[in-house]
Amino acid sequence: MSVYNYIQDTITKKGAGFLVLIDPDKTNGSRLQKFIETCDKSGVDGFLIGGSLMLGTNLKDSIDIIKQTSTKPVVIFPGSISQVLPTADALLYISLISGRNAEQIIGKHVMAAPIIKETGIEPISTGYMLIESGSVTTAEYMSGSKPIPRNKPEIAAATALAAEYLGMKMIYLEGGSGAEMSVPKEMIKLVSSSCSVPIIVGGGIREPETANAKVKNGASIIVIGNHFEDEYNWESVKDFAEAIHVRHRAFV
Ligand code: 1GP
Repeated sequence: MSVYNYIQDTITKKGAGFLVLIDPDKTNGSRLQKFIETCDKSGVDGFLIGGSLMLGTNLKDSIDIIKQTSTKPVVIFPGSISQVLPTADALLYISLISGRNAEQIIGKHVMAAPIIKETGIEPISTGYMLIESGSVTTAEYMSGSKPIPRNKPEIAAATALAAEYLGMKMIYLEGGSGAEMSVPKEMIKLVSSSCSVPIIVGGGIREPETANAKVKNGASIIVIGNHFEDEYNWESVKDFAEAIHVRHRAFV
């Protein structure tokens, strides 16, 4: 089964999917292995790995550790072409459609396409939208593109619909890693009611209740990264899984 089909299947069966984002600069080696073991037994559906600013060289080793520890898919969330590695199961082929920086919309993709073909890794075409979330995020700064104002859900919905009409297979509403404010529920609601492709929501989600509210308002996949960089929060992975998998168990 392709990773995209697995994601769709997970959404159908569990109500929504739960992906954990690994930043190999922050979590690697034996600590990463311990975290993946925790995720694996706590209901996480898969892993994203990568980021818009990676300073270290841990990506390949970190993918290997995840693959050796869990059978769940590992999906590259690339911040640059150098992060396209064949050992992962798939790659989010993200086009930064909220901005007007051509390099981030199509330029890098032209460079990456032959490498993706050569490696055989599964590309999942994703319309990536930065949403204003308080202060400037790394994703916003590094991509040189403005986010969509958080009080303009109609812009987000029109942008997402354009992406769907262009053939993109998922929409990612991104507050940015460690965002002060997560993507507002009004925006998730309007975007999800306007589109038929899965809606990923991430950035600044720190409570299971928040994740649950995003799903109830139309999010199909929740991504959590920053919150789990603190080992103290690992025991709440299962609470997030229960809050996100609304079809398995109602959240109370
Ligand atoms: C960032 O959406 C992801 O690209 C996850 O955000 O790290 O804030 O959980 P956090």
